[in-house]
Amino acid sequence: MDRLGRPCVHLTVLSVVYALFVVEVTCGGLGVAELSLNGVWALRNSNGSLSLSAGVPGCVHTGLQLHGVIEDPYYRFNDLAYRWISLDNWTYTVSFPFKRAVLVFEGVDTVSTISLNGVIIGKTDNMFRRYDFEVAGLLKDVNILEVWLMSAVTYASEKRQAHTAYSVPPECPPVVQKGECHINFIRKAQCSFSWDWGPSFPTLGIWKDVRLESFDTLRLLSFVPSPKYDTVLSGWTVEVELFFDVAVASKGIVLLSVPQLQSAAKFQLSLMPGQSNASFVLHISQNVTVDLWWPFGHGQQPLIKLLIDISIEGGETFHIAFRTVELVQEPILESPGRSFYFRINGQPIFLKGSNWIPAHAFQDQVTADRLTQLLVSAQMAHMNVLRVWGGGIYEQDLFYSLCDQLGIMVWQDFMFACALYPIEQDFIQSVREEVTQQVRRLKSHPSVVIWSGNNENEAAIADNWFSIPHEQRQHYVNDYVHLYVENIRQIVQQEDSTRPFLVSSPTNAVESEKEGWVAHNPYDPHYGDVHFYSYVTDCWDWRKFPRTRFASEYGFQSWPSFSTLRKVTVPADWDFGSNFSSHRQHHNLGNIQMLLQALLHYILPNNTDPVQRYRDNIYITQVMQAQCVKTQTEFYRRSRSDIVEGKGHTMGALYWQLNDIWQAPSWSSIEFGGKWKMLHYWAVRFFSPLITVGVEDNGDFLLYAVSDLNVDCILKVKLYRWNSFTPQCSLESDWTKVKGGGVTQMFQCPVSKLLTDCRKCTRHTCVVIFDVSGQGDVVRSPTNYLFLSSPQDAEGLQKPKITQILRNEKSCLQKYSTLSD
Ligand code: BMA
Repeated sequence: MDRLGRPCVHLTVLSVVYALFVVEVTCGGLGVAELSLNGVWALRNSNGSLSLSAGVPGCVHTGLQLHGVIEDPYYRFNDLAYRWISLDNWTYTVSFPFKRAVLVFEGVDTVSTISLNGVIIGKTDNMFRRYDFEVAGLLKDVNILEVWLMSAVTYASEKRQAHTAYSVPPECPPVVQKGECHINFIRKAQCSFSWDWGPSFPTLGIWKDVRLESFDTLRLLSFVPSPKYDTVLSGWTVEVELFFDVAVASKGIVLLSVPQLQSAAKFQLSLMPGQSNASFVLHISQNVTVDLWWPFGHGQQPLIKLLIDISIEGGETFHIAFRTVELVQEPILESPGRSFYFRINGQPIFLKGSNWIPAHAFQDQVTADRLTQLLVSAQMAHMNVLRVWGGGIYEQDLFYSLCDQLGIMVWQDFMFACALYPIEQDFIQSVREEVTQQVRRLKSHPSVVIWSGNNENEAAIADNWFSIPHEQRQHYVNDYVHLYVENIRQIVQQEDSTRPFLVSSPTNAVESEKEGWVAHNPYDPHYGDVHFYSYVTDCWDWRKFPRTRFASEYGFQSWPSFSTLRKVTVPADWDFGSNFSSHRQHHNLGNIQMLLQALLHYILPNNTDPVQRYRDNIYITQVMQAQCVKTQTEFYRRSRSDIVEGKGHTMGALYWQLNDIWQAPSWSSIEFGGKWKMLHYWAVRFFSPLITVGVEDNGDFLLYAVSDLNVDCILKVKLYRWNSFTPQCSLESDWTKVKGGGVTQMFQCPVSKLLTDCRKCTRHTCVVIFDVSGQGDVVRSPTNYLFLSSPQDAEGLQKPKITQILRNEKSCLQKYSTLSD
């Protein structure tokens, strides 16, 4: 397949210096010949003391590891031991046979000077951009291509030193993160200089494809099809934008067709020399029914073939999908502020999901299997959304194709996080190009439902994270507005009219705009989305959570399992007090916070065998995390229809965070390597389409059914003594109508009465278990429970004798292995 997803014809395979395998291809009848320059390149450091071969796409760390120059960078303290790699400068070199054309770098990480046959052809400074360099006139029979990579750490520091007019904080990450400084001065994954869950590996490399494209008259840069509902015509259209690089003025015919929907149209194409684009609108026949794309749990995800035939270029087939998306912010009865929810195909949808971070510090090591396993795991937990968080990367194409197929909506941040940014002309120019390219690349995906300008940067100014003196505040607000509103928002709105744009997350959205884009309190629960973290308050007490319109981040840390940690540790590390345990913890006081939170309800591990105690500690952090996130998520789901003291109508719950970048304590529900933490198993339950939620309020036991579907059901409540599998009492409700998209109260009873009615039960001896089920048990909620006291006070608990059945994870992957085809 070539860059546009077209099947290519392999013409020749040549082997040249450094065993580079060059594959020359022509694609789909285009007048463009492609020479892939992926393969093995030569790599050396600045003083030449290291010289080896390295793969492209790839990065220096991976190259060094494959040659045995370094060990596993994730092992123990190697992130510190290998800091020298990122402080050095590196050169990639390759030679290839003659062709005339344009050299295309899909992604260089990050700061480089590129020369061909000794002549500098260009520079790069943004890992999120594609770079094209004209090289006609420089090509010889055999060509030497050299990419000189400057240390990203040095570059960022130099940029910072040169920025003398005023400071752009933060200067450095917190010491506990053991990271590098001034990441905001370089357009590179912001977490690559360390994060509160991730290591500092400021990679260098050629992280995406490289190729030579040669052409005589023109080459196609990209196709961007986007289906849109035309409210005036009450029908669907598909707009197709074509972007060309034109050498000679050309004319032709473009044929667009969607055979399944009996729709086709022909257009004249006329192109002038230079960068040229053309756009055409195909009207979908109104005589056929268009099957809509729905988020997972709400319907199917039909992907429909669109054929594009360009007489002077060739043909192409795309998969498109039809759906509408609106972000609704309207007044709510009895509540000040505005709603904040997504309407897909006209239907309000509660967003259930999590936040996505890069799956590896070395992106070349993210395989299709790894991505598939993570995304399938998200869907298995009934998630219908993932937020691609702004401190990482714009994900690879496969990520979005999988989301399209799985019905997982994507909240796409632009890559800015937890910082202020410079707004010099060259920086803005680079960002403008980045945003334009990324919007064009991702716009066709039905899964992408929203663009969002940054992570927490409105909040950073509003709450004065960086202690900016009051009189300078406006200056930073102006820079903020310039970057996110006057540039990024302006480009996105011009490029994409099919989905909403939000300037930040969290934000008060329309209210933030009214207040000059930086709201007084961007965490206001009456508006927009909210990020909420509290580690010290008791997470079992739902009253402590803000009743927000939309919870886009919340969470608790836990440690990954022993089997995952074991791969990067030695026995001396297996202790919560070890150097390793504090080294891997990048969140200040994180280890203490986890244990203190656990201590509120559980007896902390006290086994005399230190290794067993270590393993038990890991376990208790996962139990704590699962219980905390469950309580909070259930609170958000049951707040869907409520307005309490003017707050409520919560329409989204995305906990922080789905996945991990390495083996370390974090907020994730899936460990590095793909193993589910306890939380993920619990997410399968608390995100189920039909759930029951039990709470205690003012001495009453209250039970709710929260449902995505309309069902008639019966509630069953049982009280068990901790030491018995036979229920002490059982209650059953009458048939009750549970409204889809709503919350239904099923039961209310004073806890004291519940207990006295059930002989021999006290808060300490019994636990309440409940579920709801429909006719013939076709629909059934997962069984849920409410602890009436902390497990540490439970009376009668015995050591369980549990038999475990291991599920074969492979079979799950195999089932979905065709997804990426
Ligand atoms: C959020 C995120 C991340 C961070 C997480 C946990 O605010 O946006 O910056 O990793 O909190 O602290």
